[in-house]
Amino acid sequence: EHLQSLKVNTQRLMEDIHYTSRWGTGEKWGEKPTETGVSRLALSDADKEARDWFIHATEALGCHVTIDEMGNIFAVRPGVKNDKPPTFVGSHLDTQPSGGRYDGILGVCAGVEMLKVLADNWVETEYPVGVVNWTNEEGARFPISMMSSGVWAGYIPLDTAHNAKEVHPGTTTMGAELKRIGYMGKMPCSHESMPMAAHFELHIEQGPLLEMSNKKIGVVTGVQAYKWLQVTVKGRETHTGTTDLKSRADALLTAAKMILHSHKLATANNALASTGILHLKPGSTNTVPGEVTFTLDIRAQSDEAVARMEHLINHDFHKIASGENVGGLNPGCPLDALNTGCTPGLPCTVTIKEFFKSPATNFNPLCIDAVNRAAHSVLGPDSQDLVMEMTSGAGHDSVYTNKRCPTSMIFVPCREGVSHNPAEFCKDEDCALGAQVLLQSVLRFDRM
Ligand code: HGY
Ligand code: MN
Ligand code: MN
Ligand code: MN
Repeated sequence: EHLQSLKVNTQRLMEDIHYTSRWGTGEKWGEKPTETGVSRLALSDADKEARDWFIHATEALGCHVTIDEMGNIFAVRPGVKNDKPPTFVGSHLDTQPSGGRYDGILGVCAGVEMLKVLADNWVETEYPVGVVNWTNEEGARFPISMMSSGVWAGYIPLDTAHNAKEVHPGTTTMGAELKRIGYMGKMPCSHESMPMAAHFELHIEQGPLLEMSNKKIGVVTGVQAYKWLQVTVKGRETHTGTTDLKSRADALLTAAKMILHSHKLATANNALASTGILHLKPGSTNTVPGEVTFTLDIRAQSDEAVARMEHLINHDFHKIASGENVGGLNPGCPLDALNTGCTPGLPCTVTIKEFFKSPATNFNPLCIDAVNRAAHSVLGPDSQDLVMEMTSGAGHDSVYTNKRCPTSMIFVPCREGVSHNPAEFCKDEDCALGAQVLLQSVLRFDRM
């Protein structure tokens, strides 16, 4: 029927993606995109530029735009009837410190393209539709992942979010930056102030499964659980020239043992463990580090598996710090000298604190069904081989919208599954195919 024939404009969509990606690369508009990283950290000047673009683009398409206390931007296009909340598509404009050109931005630009297709074809949706940009999904600059959708859903307190301190160089807070760039909106950040009928998110998979299985569309049924820990190891600063190994409380060596051990635990528990940030003190070539702080990002398909990992980490890290031999790792030994009788070091202390967690998520069957039907109708007769249901390894704002309204996601393949990296790449036709399925999912849901 008529709505099924609506088509996204690939070239226009890709122009928006390349146009917005240049904020955070220093490239000029019109220059051929290079493989330099995009650094559009939450609430940076580059993020502000992209935000301003998003507001101008959606207002020009007849949307009413509101900004809430977390800087979330909601663009709403009225429907014929407006006595129901809008069906939203959403994602995020912020990136990793050296991120790619599709993570987040694809979903936001696909939402703008959806509005353009509706406008081009004079389509009036039954109920309002909306596009939302969620602030600080990445948790890279202010280390709470999916922060502002978490506040909107009522799972992260507003002041915790506003007081979140910048990881580097740690001189400002989320609230101060929202004010600085003029995005501290008046509207309360809450699902009550901005209710949604549903939320659909188009995103690159950021993993290799779709590409490996030659599929074009992933119908996302859920998201794995994850937890972020901060580990602080305290030892004793001493002179590197006069202190023999057995008299050292070397905080860095002990931390290294812990990181190595966390990988062994992850392998044994079908989980993931990653350290992305490590600080040490005092940072001098000839002083044994006295203090180390590092992050642990623990992920697994179930909450129980993440809880088990956290239990083992707490238990084993204290043993490693106190100098016991854990998992074949003599404390104080150089990493490559396992069990070669090297001299053990003196005990260190360790403290472990949780600073973020996201339980495993199961998306809403109603939305999964809408995405499934849309994908098969867009891909036509041989769609059976091109569509697959899957869970997400990465967190997304949809994890929190799913707490307050029916939600699902659409994945498209990215080259070699690489993401959070300047080499992140998604083919134009795959971006467009995902945007097409997103458009059709919304239209289906609107008429459900
Ligand atoms: O960490 C995550 O998975 C998300 O990209 N913030
Ligand atoms: Mn993302
Ligand atoms: Mn990301
Ligand atoms: Mn994400």
